Amino acid sequence: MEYFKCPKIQYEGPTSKNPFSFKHYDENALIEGKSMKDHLRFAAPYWHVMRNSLADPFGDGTALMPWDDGSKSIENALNRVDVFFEFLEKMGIDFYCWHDRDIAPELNDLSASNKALDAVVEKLNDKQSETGVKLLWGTACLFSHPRYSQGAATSPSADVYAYAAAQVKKAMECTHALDGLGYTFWGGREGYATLLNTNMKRELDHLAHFLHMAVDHAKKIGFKGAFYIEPKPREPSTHQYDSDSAACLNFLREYNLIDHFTLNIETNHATLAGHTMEHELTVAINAGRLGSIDANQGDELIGWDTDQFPSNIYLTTQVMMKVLEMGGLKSGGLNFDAKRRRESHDPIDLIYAHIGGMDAFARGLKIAHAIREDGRLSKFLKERYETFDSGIGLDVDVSKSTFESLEQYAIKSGEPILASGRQELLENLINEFI
Ligand code: XLS
Ligand code: NI
Ligand code: NI
Repeated sequence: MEYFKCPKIQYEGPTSKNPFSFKHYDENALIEGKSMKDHLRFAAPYWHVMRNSLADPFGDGTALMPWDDGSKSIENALNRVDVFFEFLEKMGIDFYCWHDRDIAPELNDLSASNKALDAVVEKLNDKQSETGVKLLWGTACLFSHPRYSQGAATSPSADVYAYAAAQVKKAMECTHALDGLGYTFWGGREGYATLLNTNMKRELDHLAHFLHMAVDHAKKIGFKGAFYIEPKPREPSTHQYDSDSAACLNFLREYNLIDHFTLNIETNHATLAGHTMEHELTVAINAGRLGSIDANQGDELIGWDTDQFPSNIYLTTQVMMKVLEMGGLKSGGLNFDAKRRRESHDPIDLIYAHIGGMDAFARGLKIAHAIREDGRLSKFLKERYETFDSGIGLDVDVSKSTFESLEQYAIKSGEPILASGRQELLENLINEFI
């Protein structure tokens, strides 16, 4: 059965008017010695592609899913796998991500849920070998079920904490069974609504121990994939502990976890945190801790996680400048953690949405490369700090200066002459390329 009524999407170039073609994503085209495909490492999320009904707080789902019988049966879960792989194949997307509860139903008890997972993982394994598709990362859904309403690894209940640990243990084992390249922790309910009922220190200690147990378990089972933390400041919790890159890095350092985790940065979470994506990526890269990217975008008129498909070329350019600057993503990729608008209910809208996201990133990559090759921007940035390349500035850079030596220098040199920051000129420069 064919559910996506379109051919395999191919590159036809910028002048094509065919809506079922890439205008910019030419997977084998080489940029800085590497194919576009290898730069971009696109991934599709099982939860949005297969499971998102497009419900919102005011109404039920609208998405048409003719393949889904709406039941919690394993058969239904197995059917979805075929549909998902039809989608990946048509899109030419080589990686995917899942939550345990996206791929298999949560049944009456943990053992039954685990058995259901095993059945689906077996099928996913077959599909992966058949197609060469790889699992970018797996994760456990520790936020939907009512038991997690007060947190999972930060729940005030030890019983819930144990349940969450059991769920993560199994999800890690499934990820490992599928040769997953990574495993993500997004703390949806790991936070609080009021400090009146919350012992923050105790909850954070529990969370840290939870992550240490995950690191230990990975060793035990031989899982060598990357561990990612995905920051988000709020929603569903009022205050989430992993609020942004800086907060996550601080937590990881405080609890001696920093060597075991990198960050998975999502654009819409950055904007919810009051930052730009560029800021969040830069903070992570400065610490050598950018692992992967959830490639979506938000709506600046709406204050929640709208998880839209990335269409903003400035944004994709900034992201790809950062990725090129760090020498490329290693185990991570660009995961479209994005959903269609509620109005876009047809299965084929999934295809249009991903074509748009892939082309926006391909353009971002080409533009970022052109800006780097041009060299004016990096030259300006280098020259702006030139006074630190010699003399008193160099003393600062190599930590040789003291307050006394700087005081002597300042008295002798008189009032500093400052060069312009030239923001507008630099914005004009970027626009030359967009
Ligand atoms: C939700 C998060 C979630 C994670 C995976 O806002 O983005 O989808 O990526 O749990
Ligand atoms: Ni995400
Ligand atoms: Ni999100």
